[in-house]
Amino acid sequence: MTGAGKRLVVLISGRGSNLQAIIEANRQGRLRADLAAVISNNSGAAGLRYARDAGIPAEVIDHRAFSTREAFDDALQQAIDRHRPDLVVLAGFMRILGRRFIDHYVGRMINIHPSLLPRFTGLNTHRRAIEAGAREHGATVHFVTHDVDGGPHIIQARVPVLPDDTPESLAQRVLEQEHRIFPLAISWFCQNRLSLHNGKVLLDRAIRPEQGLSG
Ligand code: NHR
Ligand code: GAR
Repeated sequence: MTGAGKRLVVLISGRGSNLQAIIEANRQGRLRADLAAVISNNSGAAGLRYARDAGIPAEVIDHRAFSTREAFDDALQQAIDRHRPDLVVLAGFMRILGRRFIDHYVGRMINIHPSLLPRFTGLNTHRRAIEAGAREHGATVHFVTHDVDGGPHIIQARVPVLPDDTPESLAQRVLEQEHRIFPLAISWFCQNRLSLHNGKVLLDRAIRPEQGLSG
């Protein structure tokens, strides 16, 4: 889709089901966005196919081709900025990004993380939630800051952890919620309802209450 909508660049590393949910939401007119490009650090990412099938330019910047994290970050930044995005969306993107890169996109980059942050930052969140005996788990959409998985929250979704859950069954329950809340958060941004102001999330001019602090 083209026109007056916000320009989005989506970064992925793998399967791309969140990317698919975003493409579908846009198709249904819920974003009115211009999906300008999808970029993966991994040429084998299944999500690249969804992008191309939807007519979205898809590119690979392979981190393995760079000798330092900074060199990768710089190449990624150049590739992104050629598309002049209003918003950069991390949808299952698996590389930690450095200070210069983060500063360049402050207030313009969001991530979905598969846990009820601030619990379970980092990787393998579903297994760790089960092992910790958590009774609830979920996903968090947040603005990206230097502090990995520590940026201000936009929205969370909660699911129960069931007695027989495996990491896979729990991940599936969380993923269904991801596909709901990520397009929703993106739609708020596209409607000019969502922004980052002095480190706080503003939705409809109100400061978003910090969610999840009591874990
Ligand atoms: N970068 C910054 N600066 N801040 C954040 O909040 C970020 C970020 C980069 C990615 C996504 C995040 C997640 O939702 C994200 C948030 C990857 C790792 C990781 O340890 C951690 C958190 C996230 C993504 N990556 C390993 C690394 O060395 C590589 C793992 C792999 O390649 O499989 O970069 O969970
Ligand atoms: C999603 O569960 C997402 O929250 C998580 O990876 C999965 C990607 O699935 N993200 C991270 O763990 C970021 N480190 P998808 O490729 O099908 O959207």
